Amino acid sequence: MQGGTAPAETTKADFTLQIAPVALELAPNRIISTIGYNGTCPGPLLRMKEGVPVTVDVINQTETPEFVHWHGLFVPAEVDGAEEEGTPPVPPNGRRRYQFVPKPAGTRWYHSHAMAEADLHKGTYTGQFGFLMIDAGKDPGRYDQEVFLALRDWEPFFSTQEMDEDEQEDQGAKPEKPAVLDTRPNGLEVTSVMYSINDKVLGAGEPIRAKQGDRVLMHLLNASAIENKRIALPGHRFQVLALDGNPVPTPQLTEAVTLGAGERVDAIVEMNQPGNWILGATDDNVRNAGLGVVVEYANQHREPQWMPPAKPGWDYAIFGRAAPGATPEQKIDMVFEKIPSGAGKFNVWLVNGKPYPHEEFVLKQGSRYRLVFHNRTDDSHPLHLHRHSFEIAEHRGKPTAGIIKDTVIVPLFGRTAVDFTADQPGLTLFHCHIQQHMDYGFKALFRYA
Ligand SMILES: [Cu+2]
Repeated sequence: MQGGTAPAETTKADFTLQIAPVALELAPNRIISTIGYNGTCPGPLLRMKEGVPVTVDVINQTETPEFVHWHGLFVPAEVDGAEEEGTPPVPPNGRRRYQFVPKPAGTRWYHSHAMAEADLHKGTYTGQFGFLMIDAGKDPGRYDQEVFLALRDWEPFFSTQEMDEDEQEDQGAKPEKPAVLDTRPNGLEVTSVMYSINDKVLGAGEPIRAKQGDRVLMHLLNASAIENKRIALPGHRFQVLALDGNPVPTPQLTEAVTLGAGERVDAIVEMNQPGNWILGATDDNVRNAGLGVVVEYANQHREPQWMPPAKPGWDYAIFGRAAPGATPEQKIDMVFEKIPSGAGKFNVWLVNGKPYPHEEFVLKQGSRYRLVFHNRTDDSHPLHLHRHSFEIAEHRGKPTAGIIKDTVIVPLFGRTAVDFTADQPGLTLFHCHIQQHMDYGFKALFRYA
């Protein structure tokens, strides 16, 4: 079935999303104004069945056109929720019906895809995001409790801050580092000093309550518009089962989890360390400013404890398999650069020498492609391909296979290669999931010949 967007009809939709201002109580006496779905941030958890058509009515009670993007779904361009692909907007004070067939199964999410540019109260800076679970009807494994944890920052502002702590610590190889660095002064970056998991700052919400021996299935999402995040739970490890909702070939236990903006991780945590703990950002400033939630065992009353993880590294390749994947027929090199714009102005981001819009990348239906991402910038970028998933072929200099994702962090001055099959005809947007980078040039369109 083809999807489509149309003005709402008289039949009842399966889901209704109402876009409207929300007063979000992050903590007592810390109430912020944002825009959300159905009066909450995150919006409602949407559960859909793989392959069963759905209708979603979106009612826009704001003064600006909106787009709802179904992140990680294989849906036609007309309903994908990207203006660049030709999806019609949900008009200001108007409504639109989205109809599509949800697939593939797994942890997906939905969020605004409006441009924000200099307006930090638009697009993914707002509370317009939520989990979307597509159920395959298969048993997802044995667990006692399922929790949905969206990592967020709030009240963003412009600064000239160069890069975050994690990036300064990046010890990886830098094959794309230019011999001569661009030393022009940096332009404005977006930053935040207020964080939450779901709608509460650390300590302000209900804890995750567990008993010794419980297996807690955590669905983690980085819903930030601004930066990649890393979290840990002292005394516990994450058994990572899926990346971006897709089961990994080699589940692994990790002490910390890194999530680029837009990425998801599904992990089981075995509760075998009685006490009260902070599940939170490994960056002290970010955690102390709210990015965390208390994990409380039954009958434990001491103050929640934090300890930094011993080995904070994150490497996708450990979840892959060694055997090479199918060899792609075509290779597309994508080179990313930043033009520093100086104080008070916005940096410009280039894909193959030009900011968006540029010539489209043309795909032949049925062909398998290798995209080689050359990151010649001093930031790590979470890169997202719409309407398709890809398989990581090489990351941090290591070949791998079997890791299927829709968003991948390309390390600063690093290189990552992904393979995908061109099997979803229609315009396809590619972009960095950091809103400001996307808005100022870091995107591209693929079209089918
Ligand atoms: Cu970026």
